[in-house]
Amino acid sequence: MKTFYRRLPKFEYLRPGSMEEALALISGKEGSVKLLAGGTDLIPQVKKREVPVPAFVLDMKSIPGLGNITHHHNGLSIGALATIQAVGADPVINERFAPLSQAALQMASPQVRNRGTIAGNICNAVPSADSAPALLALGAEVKLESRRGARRVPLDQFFTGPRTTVIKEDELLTEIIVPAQEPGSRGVYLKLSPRHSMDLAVVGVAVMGTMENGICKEVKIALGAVAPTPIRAPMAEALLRGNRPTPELIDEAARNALTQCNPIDDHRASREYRCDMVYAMTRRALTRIFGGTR
Ligand SMILES: Cc1cc2nc3c(=O)[nH]c(=O)nc-3n(C[C@@H](O)[C@@H](O)[C@H](O)COP(=O)(O)OP(=O)(O)OC[C@H]3O[C@@H](n4cnc5c(N)ncnc54)[C@H](O)[C@@H]3O)c2cc1C
Repeated sequence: MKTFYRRLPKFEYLRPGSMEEALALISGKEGSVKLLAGGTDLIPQVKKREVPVPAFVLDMKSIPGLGNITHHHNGLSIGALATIQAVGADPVINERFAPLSQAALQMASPQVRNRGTIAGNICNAVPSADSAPALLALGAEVKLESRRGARRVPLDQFFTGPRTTVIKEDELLTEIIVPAQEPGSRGVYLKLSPRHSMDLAVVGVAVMGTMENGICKEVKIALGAVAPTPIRAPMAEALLRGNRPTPELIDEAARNALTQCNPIDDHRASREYRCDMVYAMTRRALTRIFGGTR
């Protein structure tokens, strides 16, 4: 019989007033402190004892400036506390970084989107996290800070397994950095889930691509919920890059993307169904971006 623990266990609540204070508070407490952003993953996990009960919970919401979304000529910067809703509703993100906006607005419910953050979504690192394929297709990086200094990690090197990342215990993700996209580039995020909302992705596919004179100049394909981590499909991308994206080539690339996947069989979908859907959805996304031109 499964036992559900509903009470929040006791822990010490830390509420730093600045980034310096936050970094000082988590330094030296390795293994005993958990960072709290929106809490939409963390609080249920702690209540259900899916994660060890932390001795300390550090609430980042008291750190000023972390909720900013900044547009600049080099691209976009999303602060660690920017909510899913704020990112989804941002008109510039919608216009220039469409897969991210589409992913955000397909997540959860308005209540969860107003509370949860994009940074928390990728730090939680479940393979089905909707923002992950979108950010991978956009070539995003994350900034990790600790008392030892700051480092930038490309998102395709960030995830190490289901619910694990390269973040060290004294580090905090402070910023998601999305580079400016090529002029004329187009992008899409497609999510397959049995229910329209409040449901995790069975398969998620994000594509960002640019055409020049009928030739695919650049493309990034990213997949969610079909491997232990969100992944890119580099061989499928290489098939398209420098070539005319005919329906036949798009079909070949979609079949190739399938070879990158290693999905699980679970109550939400079988492995075979997920594989079929990777092919169908990658083909659909590529066709939408490139139009299947001859
Ligand atoms: C009802 C419901 C429906 C949902 N539906 C979807 C869905 O459709 N698609 C989807 O992708 N997700 C869905 N989610 C999960 C989604 O809400 C979360 O993944 C959310 O984005 C996490 O952000 P948060 O700010 O709440 O993170 P928190 O819960 O505060 O933190 C999550 C984890 O990340 C760590 N963390 C957070 N921020 C940082 C940081 N800056 N640096 C280092 N570590 C950090 C925390 O310590 C914790 O381990 C759903 C959740 C609920 C409750």
